Amino acid sequence: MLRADHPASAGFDLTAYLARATDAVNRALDRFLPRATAKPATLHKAMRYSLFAGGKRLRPALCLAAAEACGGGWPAALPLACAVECIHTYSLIHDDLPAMDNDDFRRGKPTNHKVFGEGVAILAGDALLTQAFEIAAQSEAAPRYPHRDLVMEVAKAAGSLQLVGGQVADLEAEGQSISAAQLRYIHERKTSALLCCSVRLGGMSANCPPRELEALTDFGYHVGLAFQVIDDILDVTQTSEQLGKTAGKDTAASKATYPAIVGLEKSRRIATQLTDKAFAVLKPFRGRAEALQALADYLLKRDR
Ligand code: GRG
Repeated sequence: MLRADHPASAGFDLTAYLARATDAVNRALDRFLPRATAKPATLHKAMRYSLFAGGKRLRPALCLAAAEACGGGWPAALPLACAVECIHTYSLIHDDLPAMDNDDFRRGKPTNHKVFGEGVAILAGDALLTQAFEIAAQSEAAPRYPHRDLVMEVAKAAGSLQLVGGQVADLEAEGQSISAAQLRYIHERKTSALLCCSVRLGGMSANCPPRELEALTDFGYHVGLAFQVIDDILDVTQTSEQLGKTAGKDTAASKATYPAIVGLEKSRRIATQLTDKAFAVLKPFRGRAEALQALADYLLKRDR
């Protein structure tokens, strides 16, 4: 069982929380997505294959936990949590393609293009990206945040200045020697932007005041960076079986990573410092941020 051991969330049963969040998100995604039998069935099967392949659902859980921290509930946050998971899954499908990371194994299963072929995998990713906007448009707008703001939030995090831009910078950095500042630029866009968007959307669904949205932005940014540093560490310390995806890929592809640039020990220290910064901004939320706090603690200590 995952029990948070950070003082502010000590004893919080994160295993139960994640199980409840995963169940709620899976049921909502199942409702939002076209049936696997809807024409063209291959496409809908491919979308569902990756979406229900056993991802950790961390971004949706962060979205739901952020809504709670701002005094909101899960029902208003759920569509936005689902939208973020669709974007995340699309990005993984495309990242695994031969033209990018060329990976055979993701979420413990053969990658989408290995099962459905490259053409369908590209289109399943495209359709999941579009699905995210369709779902976001079906969410309940809060008084302070009309649909325009919610859709903009998703579009900005997924677009050329954030997720896609980060992926391009990552591709271009392969085999190059880059500085820690350049690496941070990639991590901010490739990873942190979507985590940050997840918590911001949770807060917006709860109609949070601007100062709470600012705190969530700060939290998401730091947790997002810590998440990627840990991801880089796990790539060199864990096996493919433990990760459910191919381990050691970063080294094999001569990717710039924190362990490659500053070493493992310093990378661990950096991840801890980033998480501490994330914890600090949660103080004004007090007890309502217990789940967010426990999630940040878990993201730092995770082993897969
Ligand atoms: C193709 C536009 C485009 C972007 C790809 C997702 C991505 C950007 C690259 C994949 C490689 C990578 C290191 C991404 C950073 C984000 C990350 C660590 C994703 C894995 O997230 P988890 O661990 O995965 O939450 P699950 O499968 O549990 O959802």
